[in-house]
Amino acid sequence: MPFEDCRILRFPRVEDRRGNLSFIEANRHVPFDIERVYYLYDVPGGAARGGHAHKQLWQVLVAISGSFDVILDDGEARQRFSLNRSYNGLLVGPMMWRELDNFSSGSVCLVLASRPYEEEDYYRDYDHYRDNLRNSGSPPDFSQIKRHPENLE
Ligand code: T46
Repeated sequence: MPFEDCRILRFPRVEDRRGNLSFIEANRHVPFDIERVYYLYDVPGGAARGGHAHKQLWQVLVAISGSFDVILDDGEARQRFSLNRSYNGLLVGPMMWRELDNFSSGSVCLVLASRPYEEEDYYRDYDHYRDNLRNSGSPPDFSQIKRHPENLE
């Protein structure tokens, strides 16, 4: 899965004196049906999460509160993304090894996922992942979000 398919998405932001509001619609602001939502919170200082790749799963990671870094690794190169805005999300495709670290105190990582939880979708061993890189997942349908280019950074 090439790095070009992983990108920062920008979600709509409604600014208001009462506070700001952002929203995310499936197949409009993210290029998939949202089948699952989960979140990481109460992450202790210095902790790291992730350390795996997915065979089919697409995800968008959002720093709903605070900040953290996501390191993506396509088996050849590594790239670090710092997430610290609740109106941005990092789109991560299949066959991309990911690690999360540098969580700020009180940060919350919200994840929108294209599939339910399936342990068999994981590569949790890096060497096994690299051995299987040729079996990449199906590409996403970007046509919907391309029609709404305001949310591409
Ligand atoms: C990812 C990063 C960002 C479930 O039962 N259901 C779920 O939907 C998830 C995500 C996890 N679990 C169970 C499986 C494990 O027993 O929760 C436990 C911890 O999961 P894991 O070690 O995979 O957590 P992270 O933070 O390392 O990784 C998770 C996601 O698994 C992964 O897809 O990209 O967050």
